[in-house]
This record gives sequence, structure tokens and C-alpha cells, in this order.
Amino acid sequence: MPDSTGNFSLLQRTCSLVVLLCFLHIFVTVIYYMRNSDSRPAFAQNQQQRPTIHRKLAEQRGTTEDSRPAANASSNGQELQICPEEPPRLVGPLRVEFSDPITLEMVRTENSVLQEGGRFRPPDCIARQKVAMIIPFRNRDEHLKFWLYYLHPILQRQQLDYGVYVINQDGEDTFNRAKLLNIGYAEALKEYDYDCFVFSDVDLIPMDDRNIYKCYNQPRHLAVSMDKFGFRLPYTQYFGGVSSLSKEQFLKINGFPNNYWGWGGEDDDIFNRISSRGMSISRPDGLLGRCRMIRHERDKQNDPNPQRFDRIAHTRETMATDGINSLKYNVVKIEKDLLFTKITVDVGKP
Ligand code: UD2
Ligand code: MN
Repeated sequence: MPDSTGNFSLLQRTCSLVVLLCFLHIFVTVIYYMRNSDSRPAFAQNQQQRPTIHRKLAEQRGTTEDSRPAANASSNGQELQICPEEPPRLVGPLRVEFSDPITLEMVRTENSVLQEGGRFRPPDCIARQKVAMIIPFRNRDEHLKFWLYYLHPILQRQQLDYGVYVINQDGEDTFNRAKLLNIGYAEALKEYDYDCFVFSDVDLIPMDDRNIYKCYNQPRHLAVSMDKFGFRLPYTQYFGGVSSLSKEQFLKINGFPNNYWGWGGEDDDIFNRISSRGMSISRPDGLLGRCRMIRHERDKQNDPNPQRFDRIAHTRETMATDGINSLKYNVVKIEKDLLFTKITVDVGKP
């Protein structure tokens, strides 16, 4: 019977198609799973691949500041070469998550290679740049812990001669991020002859160690592709999150504004300063510049600044007199941890 045969072969074909689709689905799932598990070793490496050479040399070196070998000599007195342009121990994409129960003590144990104050210098070559990491801070200990946990191993693999400065705003008055960054610049320079400054929010972690936290020919925007913005730049002029400027670039724009109190606008002001001094923004590509922000509520005393739009409109007029040349503050306390230098400052109020 022609009809029932026709129905049967239609049914057979439909079944074959369904089976084929099932196989395709399984195949895609397996491929996807394998690709994801590829980043696991990278994550493990991030925390575990601490070159034993670092540890050995650190042990030989001792832990006090005075025991640091001269910048151009290894601990056994041998003449060091300048580090390669491309750091050889980078691992690429990293798994970043914030559920691991970590403690500062654990992070300290894993970073015994550091010198007091969160200082590091590659033991086997002369770093190309001396970089101060500046973090604006108040009441974010939980975030700082993750920043230190992830960033220290990354910065070491990047072969930077670096120090970590947590600039802690004292008191309960309105927060002032950009002024804290200016203070970080000034205070770090009192300690060491840094030639580059990376300004990083405490809650941002890079997802690829090839995004090097150093300075470039032009001021650099490093946090270009953030999970909170769907891994995209929110707008072309965006300069928030993490950025780096050489000492020369920073001075060319008279540093950052001191009078943005509360949330927002200061990053756009910095962008205006850079472009009005004829510089452009350099950026890593979107894949390399991926990063995660630890989710959080808006802090107390950091409400959106209603004056921000007006201020941004006048950067060109105000930047010559408001900046590093007009910076005033009082240092309240300086604390040295193995993982960072915490400088508590009185920034005044609006
Ligand atoms: C965005 C930008 C940030 C800045 C800010 C506007 C991102 C990822 N970052 O951050 O660079 O332009 O907007 O001002 O888009 N902080 C404290 N304690 C406080 C308040 C702030 O430590 O009580 C520090 C901390 O380092 C924090 C940073 O200031 O990461 C920026 O503040 P936020 O995280 O509250 O603002 P957010 O995420 O909107
Ligand atoms: Mn944030």
C-alpha cells in the first residue's frame, strides 16, 4: 500500500533526523566542555606556577628591604640582563571567580617571595619598568583580599619591579577617588623611583595575564572589556576601572582632579585632560582586556556626584590649577603588610 509505505519512510526519515540532531547536540556539548576545561590548568597555574627560582632566590635574599640585591645584580652577585620584551612565563586566559574561601594569611604564604610593603623585583632579570600599583580604598577588605590573591602572581609573571599602595580614605566623609589616586602617586614616589603608575579599582581583576600592567607610549586604559558591561567598552571615551600613565604622561596632564566628590565623572575628566594635551588612549584588544568586577552595592558616602556633568564640561579651564600641583592632604598612618603598603589619609571634605 503506497500510502502507508510513504508514511513509514517519512517516519523513518524524521527519526533519523532526530537521532542525528541528538548526536550533534552531544558533540557540541563535549567540545564546549573541553574548551572550558582548557582554562582550568591556566587557573591552577595562576596560583600554583610560582617559579621555584623566585622562591629560592627570595630565600637566599632574606626578607628585609636592605637585603634587596642591587637592581642590576642577582643575589649571587651575577650581572643581570634586562628582562625580555615579552615575559616568558605568562599563561594567557585565567579563571577568575570570587567564591573561593581565601584568607590574607593564605595569600601571604603563597607570596613569600615579596618584600614588606607588597614589593617585588624579578630575581632573574632587570625589570623594564618600575610600576606603582595605586588602589583607592575605604572599607573594601573583602575585595582587596581577592585583588591581592589574583594580582600578585600575575604581576610577578609580568616581570615588573612593582609595589602595591592601598590609599585608604580616613573618616566617613564623601569619598574622593581621583584625589586618592593623586595621593598614591605622590606617596609612592617618596618611597621609590617609580616611572609608571597603574591606577586600579580594588574590585577589578584581569582575566588574562597578557594584559600587562605597565605603561605604554600613550596613557593606557586596561579594563576595556568588563563582565559588568557585557565584555564591551561602554563608550569610546571611557577611562574608568584600571588605567596606567607614565610619570611623564601624568605630569603632562597635571595629574588628576581633586574636586570630584562622590561617585562618577572623575574618569571622564581624566580622559578630557589626556585628549586636551594631545595624547590618545592606548588599549589592549577586547579579548585580552577582559576583566571581572566583584559585584557590590554602592558604598555609603559615595553617591553620584550631581556636579559631575558641569565639572566635566570645564576640564580644559580647570586642569591647569586643579591637579597634582594643588594637592593637599594629611597622612594619618602608614602600615606595611607583606602584601601591600596601606596609607591612610585625610583628604578633607567637599
Ligand atoms: C566605576 C568605575 C570606577 C570609577 C567609578 C566612578 C568601573 C569598573 N569602575 O566604578 O573606575 O570611575 O565608576 O567614580 O566601571 N571605593 C572604595 N570604597 C568606597 C567607595 C569606592 O574603596 O566606599 C573605591 C574602590 O576601589 C572602588 C572604586 O573606588 O572599586 C570605584 O568605586 P565603585 O566600585 O563603587 O564604583 P563603580 O563600580 O561604579
Ligand atoms: Mn566597582
